[in-house]
Amino acid sequence: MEVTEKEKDPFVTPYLEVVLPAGISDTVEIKRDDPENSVWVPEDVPGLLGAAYDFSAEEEIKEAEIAFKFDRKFLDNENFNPQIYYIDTEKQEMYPLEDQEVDLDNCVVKARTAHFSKYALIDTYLWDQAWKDDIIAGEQDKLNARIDVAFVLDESGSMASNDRRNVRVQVSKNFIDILRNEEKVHDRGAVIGFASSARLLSPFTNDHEALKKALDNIRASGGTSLSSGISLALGQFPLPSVDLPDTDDNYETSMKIIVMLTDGAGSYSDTYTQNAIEKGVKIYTVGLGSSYDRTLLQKIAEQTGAQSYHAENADDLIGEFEKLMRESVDIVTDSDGDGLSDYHEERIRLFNGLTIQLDPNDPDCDGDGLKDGEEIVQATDMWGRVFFRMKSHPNMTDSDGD
Ligand SMILES: [Ca+2]
Ligand SMILES: [Ca+2]
Ligand SMILES: [Ca+2]
Repeated sequence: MEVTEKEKDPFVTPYLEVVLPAGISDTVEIKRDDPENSVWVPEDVPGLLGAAYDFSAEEEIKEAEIAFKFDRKFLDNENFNPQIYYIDTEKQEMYPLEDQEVDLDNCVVKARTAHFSKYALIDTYLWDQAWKDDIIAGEQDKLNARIDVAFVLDESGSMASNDRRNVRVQVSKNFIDILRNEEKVHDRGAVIGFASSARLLSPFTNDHEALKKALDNIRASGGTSLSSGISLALGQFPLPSVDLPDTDDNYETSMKIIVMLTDGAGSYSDTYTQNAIEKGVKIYTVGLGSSYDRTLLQKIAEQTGAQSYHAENADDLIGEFEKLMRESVDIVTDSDGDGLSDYHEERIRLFNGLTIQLDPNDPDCDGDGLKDGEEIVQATDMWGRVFFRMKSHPNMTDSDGD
């Protein structure tokens, strides 16, 4: 059966192939969800071809085969890959049905389903583009925590040619510039240089100018022992339960990170990764050039819950450090105190693939009395990807039109 005249869409035509048990077919309704007015499946949903449709019947079905016929013009789209997506607006989930039959010659996609719902035909190629950037999960209890960051910079001889102008020192100073010395938060830094062995150039301090001076002592000579650098850095982070000085109330809740930068493959033992995990220290790794062990650096970062970055040359360090700062500091900074980090306010990807941007300096973007973080909740889909569920729209005072 097909849709009635008034439910027709210019680009897709949904219809029902089979309904079991027979007899229910007569009660089936297929209603168009006008993309111009739809709350959940508006026209800018990535890859949406035509409108979404609500399938319903008076009785529950056991099995049906639904189909979408689509306009031939879509075949011109590059990498065109049409699939029928199931849309659950209550749970805020949207994913392709299994085992679809795609007939490009006749412009038809068919799939079986065990229950009726809302469905849309989506160009999976475009849909996947909208999901390709990983959004890093935020930790609610770390919001506005103090940051304790140890810079572990490579001082091996090869740095003399790989980083002639000491860009690694400059980008570390840029990082220190965003550390806070405010009434409530005093972020701290430490500086460690390492080659064949490691040197503590500054222990943890919130004297940010002193940290920058310590960075000026970074040099370039000798081999590369990643172990020595990481080990000395980890030693600066006490185990909270064992040897925490009672003067430091904020240590347990602080965001503990190591930023390790190297251009070479050196000795490393996994026990340091384990040690970092035990202490709750995330090790962000930055590899420079082509001689370092990329797999190892990615593994250290991943296992400690951090990220890894690659700089082709010293100039690239500037951009990679920008990213690193956003993906570490901005995730724990909630400038407007609305429960969403600065990082996430700019990348609120919804279940329907749309991304909305909020103002990290406005706690209630639509002025409806609900904070942004009360309207938006972080979630993870079945593939482990981070997205956000909306309780209500943070950019519209009346999102359900009542
Ligand atoms: Ca915020
Ligand atoms: Ca906000
Ligand atoms: Ca609001």
